[in-house]
Amino acid sequence: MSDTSPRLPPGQVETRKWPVLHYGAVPRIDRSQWILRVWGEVENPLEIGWRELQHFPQASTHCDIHCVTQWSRFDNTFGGVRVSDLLRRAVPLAAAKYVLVHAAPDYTTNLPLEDLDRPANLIALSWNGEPLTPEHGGPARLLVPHLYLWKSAKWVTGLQLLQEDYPGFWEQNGYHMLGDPWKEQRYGRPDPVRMRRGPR
Ligand SMILES: Nc1nc2c(c(=O)[nH]1)N[C@H]1C(S)=C(S)[C@@H](COP(=O)(O)O)O[C@H]1N2
Ligand SMILES: [Mo]
Repeated sequence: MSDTSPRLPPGQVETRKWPVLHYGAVPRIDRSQWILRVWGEVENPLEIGWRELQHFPQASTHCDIHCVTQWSRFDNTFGGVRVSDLLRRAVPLAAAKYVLVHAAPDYTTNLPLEDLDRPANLIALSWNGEPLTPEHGGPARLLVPHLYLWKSAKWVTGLQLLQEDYPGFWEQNGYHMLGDPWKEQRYGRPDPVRMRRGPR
């Protein structure tokens, strides 16, 4: 019996090349300066350097990626470190329910902690066997393949665990707070009161 479930989410078109999309200029990030922070609602805040990151178990994720601008790219293999391994070391507090992801240059994006803490999600360092190019977020980007790709922050610098959801860059500009491609959650409307209060 063949699997009849569709592979292309609604409203998407398959592309064979990998488009480059971001806001601002491509930052050049030296591996010796690279740091990933995990802070907020955690027992054990982390500051992980490049060398230390290599000591985590290396994992890989084979996935399709879906951009809200309607392209999808099938069969990507990303290599890197599982986000869940980092979270386990940081020990989220019971109050932690959401995450604001921080990235260079001045980029943020938000998602529920349960959507970040999934085995397929990586701090991705490679794509199809090659180091991630700077254009695609190298040396390290977040990969959250079950959500639209704007949640997969390139040049990721930190994970801030929060009690309440707080809209990131595109979310403040009208993109959806979750962004599930299978539900076509392209646009949404963040709570303006929470936005005024800031992340907490
Ligand atoms: N730091 C950063 N990450 C980012 C963005 C950005 O502007 N800055 N854009 C997002 C958006 S909107 C998309 S569609 C994907 C594109 O990733 P790609 O260029 O590797 O295809 O990166 C996401 N990550
Ligand atoms: Mo995007």
